This record gives sequence, C-alpha cells and structure tokens, in this order.
Amino acid sequence: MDDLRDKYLTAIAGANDEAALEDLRVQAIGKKGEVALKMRELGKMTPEERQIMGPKLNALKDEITSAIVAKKSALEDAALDERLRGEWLDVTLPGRTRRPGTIHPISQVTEEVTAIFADMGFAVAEGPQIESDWYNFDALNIPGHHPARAEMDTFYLHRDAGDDRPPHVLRTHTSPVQIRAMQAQGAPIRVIAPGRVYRADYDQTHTPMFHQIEGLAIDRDISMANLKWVLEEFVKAFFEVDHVDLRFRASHFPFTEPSAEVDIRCSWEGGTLKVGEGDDWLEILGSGMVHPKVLQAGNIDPNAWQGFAFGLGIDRIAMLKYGIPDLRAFFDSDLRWLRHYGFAALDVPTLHGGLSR
Ligand code: 2NL
Repeated sequence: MDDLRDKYLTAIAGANDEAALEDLRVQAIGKKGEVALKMRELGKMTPEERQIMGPKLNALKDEITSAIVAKKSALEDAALDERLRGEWLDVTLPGRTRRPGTIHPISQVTEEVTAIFADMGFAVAEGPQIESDWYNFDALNIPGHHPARAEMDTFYLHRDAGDDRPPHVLRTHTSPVQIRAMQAQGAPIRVIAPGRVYRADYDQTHTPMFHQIEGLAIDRDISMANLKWVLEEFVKAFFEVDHVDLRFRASHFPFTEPSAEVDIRCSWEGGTLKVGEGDDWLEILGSGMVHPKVLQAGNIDPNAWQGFAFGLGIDRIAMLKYGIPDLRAFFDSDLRWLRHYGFAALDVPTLHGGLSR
C-alpha cells in the first residue's frame, strides 16, 4: 500500500495538466482503479485483517483524492497567473495621443446648442426616427391634402398592396418628439428636441438625412417677446459674441401662428462670417407661436396655455460657425476631414468653459 501511495502521490505532483490528473484519478481511485481492486480483496481477508486494511484503504483513497484536488487548484492558479502575466495592462498609462478619434462637428454643435438651452431651463426630449404620419403631419396641422406633405419629400415606409393601415414615415422634422413630450408631460413645458431627420433631397445644400433642433416653451402667458429674448440669448451664446441684431420676418408654417423667420446681422468680409456686425442678414431659423390645433394634438388646452416653438438646422449652423464649405463632406467619413474639423473628445462644450474653447 505504501508503494501504491508513493506511486500516485509522485505522479500527481508531476502532472502537467488537468487531463493527466483525470487519467491518474481513474487509474487510482476510479471504479476499476487500483484502490478499488485492493478493496475487492478485502472480501478474501480474515475479519482481523479487514479491520486494519479497510480503514487504511479508505484513508489512502481520501489522501489521493485530496492530492488531486490540491494539484488541480494549483494548476488552475498557475494557469491564471500565466494569463494575468500575458494580459497585464497598466491602466494608469495616458491615452494614446498619436491618432485619437475626434468629435464630429455635428455632435459638437448639438452639444453646444443643448448646453445653451439647458442653461435657460429647457430639457432634452428624444423620440423615434420612424413615425406614424399622424405624429409627423396631422398633429402638426398638416392635413393629408396639404402641399407641405408633398414639399417635404417624405420617405414612406413600405406597405404591402392591400395593407391599408396608415403609413409610417421617416420623420421629416423633430416636431413629433415635442408632440409626444406634450402628451407625456402636459403644460407647462420647456423642451428641445435635437436629432436626425430625413427628406428625399440631395444636392449641394441638401442631404437626405440631416439634423435639426426644435424648441418648445408652453406656459400661461408665453409670448413672442419671450421667444425673441430666448433666441437672442441663444445666438449670442452660440456665436460667442456680446451683441447681435435679430430681424423677425413674417412667414408661414402650418404649426405656428403667427410665424416668423429669424435673420441675424452679419458680414462676409473676406469670405469669413462675422456675426453681429455688417449689413448682411443671415437666415438661421424658423419660429412662431404654437398653433392651437397643435396644442390640442398634444392634449394641451389652447384656452389655458400658449407658447412658442422654433426649429433650426444643425448642419447649417455648424457650417456657419466653423467655416465648413461643403455640406456633403459631413457624411463622407473622410478621416482627414474629420481630423481637420473634429473636436477633441474631452473638450465637452459648456457655457462656463466658453462653449468651443
Ligand atoms: C424651420 C422651421 C419650425 C417649429 C419648427 C414646432 C413644433 C411644434 C409646434 C409648433 Cl411641436 N412648431 N416647430 C415651429 C416653427 C418653425 O422650423 O425652418 N426649421 C429649420
């Protein structure tokens, strides 16, 4: 029995992997292993011999079992140590500075605009990019026959012939997000809705997907005067100037009444835009007082509440602010372009940090 013990304890100590250990376990203490064979011999012994040999064999079996368990855990520890040595990583190393990625100007400008409106108490609302035609059109006082539906070059989602459920569309503006926000929160409400919008149009100044921010403020007595102040504050903060002149031009949108397009005073000296000086005017957004029917669609009582809304194109104001000449380059994913016009990942725009500096 001592030979048996020495043989297996030595072999277990020398095993190199779990498979070898398993072989040894079967050979030594398996059903047909050497210890089992010895146990079978107990039957031929005298009761006295059995009294001695039985416990000894059981102790041997236990000893081999614990040796295997201990060796197995030592092998596992060694394998883990080996792996940790191989996968070692100094998490205190600085980030790679050689070719860091950059923040896309559209992301940067979205963050800038969001920071400005957040500072004036507007919350950010989001919603689906695939909308029912009710949320995209009807709720915004654009009925089925209205020319605006055709003008918007809407992408309609496929419906099988005979399927006459109302169509879904790729949203043509982020207004439906604000309808949903009104329905969910009720009045008073102050939200902005930034995001992707889609129109089937592609040329020098149009891409089929572009970005918009809309804003909405509803309360008991919100007026055009509040709209004017908010937009003035926005333009000053966004273009990082102390003074700006705004020009409100009467306009028409189905979802606002009255409606106004807003221009800012600027100059284009030497081909670069200067905001707040000069004799040129630059159209930057559309706005107005929310139409009573639109309030109704948002389940808000137009006899008790009123407010303003506005919409502006992110891509366009990004081009203006950062002197980007070609709209289509925004979506080319050209790394050289992204490095040139992109922003450092950790330069998060804040008002206290001076937005883009
Ligand atoms: C433009 C014009 C505008 C709105 C968007 C809006 C949203 C709701 C209710 C009323 Cl929920 N109006 N949005 C209002 C006026 C103009 O966008 O030229 N955008 C680039």
